[in-house]
Amino acid sequence: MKQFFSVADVDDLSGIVNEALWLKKHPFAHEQLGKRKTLGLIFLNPSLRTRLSTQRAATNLGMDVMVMNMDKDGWTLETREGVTMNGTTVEHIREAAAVMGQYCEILGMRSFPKLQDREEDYSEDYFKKFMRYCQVPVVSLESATRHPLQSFTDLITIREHWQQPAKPRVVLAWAPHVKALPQAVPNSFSEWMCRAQEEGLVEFTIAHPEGYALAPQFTAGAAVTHNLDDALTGADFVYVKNWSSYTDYGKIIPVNENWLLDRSRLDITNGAKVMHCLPVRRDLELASDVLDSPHSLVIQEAGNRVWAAQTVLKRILEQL
Ligand code: AN0
Ligand code: CP
Repeated sequence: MKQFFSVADVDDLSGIVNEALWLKKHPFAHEQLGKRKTLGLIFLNPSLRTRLSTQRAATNLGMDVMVMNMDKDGWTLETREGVTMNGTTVEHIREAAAVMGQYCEILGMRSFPKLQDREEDYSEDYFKKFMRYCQVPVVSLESATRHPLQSFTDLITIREHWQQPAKPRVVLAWAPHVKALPQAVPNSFSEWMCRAQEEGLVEFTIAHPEGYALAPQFTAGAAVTHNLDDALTGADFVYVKNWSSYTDYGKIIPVNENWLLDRSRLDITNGAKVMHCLPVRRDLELASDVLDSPHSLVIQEAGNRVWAAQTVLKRILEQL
């Protein structure tokens, strides 16, 4: 593996999930692989799980880790080409990325969308420039349009909790929020589930209110409904997540129906397990009677972030 930006960087979906589940049983089997190799984690936005699980994964492989909170501790970066830097930016991404590549064998980068200009966010200009100029393999820690370590984790978690021969019915369910959030997590989850569906591993449905359709390049093959209860009927896994509008870009469009998943609503599912990438706002996005019930997988899911990150880092280290 040379980079981890989207599901397209994975050749063998079932193979990589099995590898992660094997590493979960044998976490130190490759503790020499990353010896004297350094991972740099660059954050332009906050993080709990991604920061800690990726550090833990790297140390299981014997790597050293450096963390840079670029938003707080770094110089303000210029990303435009050919401009005279006589404004507020101090350093160009060309130099900053190239320098970080001198210190690290692998870099991880988190850079959320600004949710103002759809074309700019969806071009992934910032992330692509960083990958180009740093000259070392880059792992996405969530970019403007995707969160692949999260989605890989989610597929691992579904596999781990589904032993039956029949395919699980997986639902991505939009949830309410008071803040405009990126589409990165649902785009990425949908992209991974559509691939898993193509490979006969799951049946995948997306439920969202009118006005919240995701970009079509992430949802090809998914069934889409505007009725949450229709989607929940017979579901085995419900993946709850808020996102802001893609069509009316970055906006919160008012929704009249009740989209909050609570415990009683799960009665129409097939005893569904409930997932969320976290952080979650209790009783706004997801009812606490679900989070506190045996239906919830959110803690196990967050725990699996280690094995997703460790599998990706292992594959990259093997090809350095
Ligand atoms: C972020 C998002 O929705 O993309 C990160 C989730 C992992 N969530 C928030 O900003 C609350
Ligand atoms: N799920 C996730 O990526 O969490 P953090 O934003 O805390 O890293």
